[in-house]
Amino acid sequence: MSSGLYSTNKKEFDKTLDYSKLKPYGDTMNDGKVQLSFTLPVSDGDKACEAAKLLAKKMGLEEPNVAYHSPLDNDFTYFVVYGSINHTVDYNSIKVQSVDVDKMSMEDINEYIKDNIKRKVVVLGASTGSDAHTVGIDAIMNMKGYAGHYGLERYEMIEAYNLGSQVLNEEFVKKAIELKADVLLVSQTVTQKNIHIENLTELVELLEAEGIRHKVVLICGGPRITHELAKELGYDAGFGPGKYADDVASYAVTEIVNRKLI
Ligand code: B12
Repeated sequence: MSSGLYSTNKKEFDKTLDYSKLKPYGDTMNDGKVQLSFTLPVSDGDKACEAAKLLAKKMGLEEPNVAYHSPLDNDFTYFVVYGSINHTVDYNSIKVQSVDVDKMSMEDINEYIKDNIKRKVVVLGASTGSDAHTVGIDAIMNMKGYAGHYGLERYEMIEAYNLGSQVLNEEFVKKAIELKADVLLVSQTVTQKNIHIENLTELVELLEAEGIRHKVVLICGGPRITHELAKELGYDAGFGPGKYADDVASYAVTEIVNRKLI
């Protein structure tokens, strides 16, 4: 609540706010109100609602209420349950690893490349391994972009190649060598049985075996990718939901210059 109606300091707004014991906010500070949604494999009805409430209680919700329930078909029901929790976290002690870069606009990125790199930057992207999801990598790379952010294909100073989905790591590395790619973008959506970890690790190993890992900016992304996980797996950066082409491009071009990869 840093803008809008209550743009005043939150502590002035409510003196009971304690960052060392942070709780969800619903109607009043520290009421612990949360909303939870899930599906049960049973028919809709009173018994199903009671089951949803009991499960919510077991998950730690106090006085849970089924705020919404709807049959998905004869045998499955979707629930939204509302209640409060007593758990707190110490917000002051939380440390996260995040990509540390000044975000630029598409125009500024093009200017930055002209001034500092003095040639087009080659970016190669794909959804790799057995992963068939393309919407994430398309959001970053396609001309039209996503959520009001143009994709890399629109950038005057970027030569973008999107190989699509189910691209084998071997094929991806081969193409990276052929195109002399500066930046490699890997998308991973499916995380069942940690398949993304296996696949992302294999790519790093292949790049190292080809002796080109240090010559490229290696970035992965997807709904369950964090910067911390990416670093752990040997990537330069990781981007998740809410990140777009301008975030990635700002990071990649700055990294090329900082690491003198020109
Ligand atoms: C559309 C969809 C499909 C479509 C994909 C069509 C296509 N051409 O992509 C189809 C129907 C083919 C499909 C298939 C499957 N799917 Co599917 N699918 C989805 C769905 C509904 C939406 C995904 C999506 O497009 N999101 C929108 C994009 C824009 O979001 P995003 O990927 O997060 O991308 C953003 C960021 O993460 C980031 N980003 C993403 N990639 C990259 C890369 C880089 C380099 C960077 C910088 C950033 C970045 O930028 C984007 C913009 O902010 C999700 C559920 C959901 N609602 O999310 C399930 C979901 C992803 N699918 C799932 C599954 C399990 C499958 C199947 C395995 C199902 C099956 N049993 O066959 C198959 C996959 C088979 C395979 N071999 O991969 C699961 C994954 C569970 C998991 N964690 O592993 C989900 C979550 C559904 C679920 N709840 O179970 N799917």
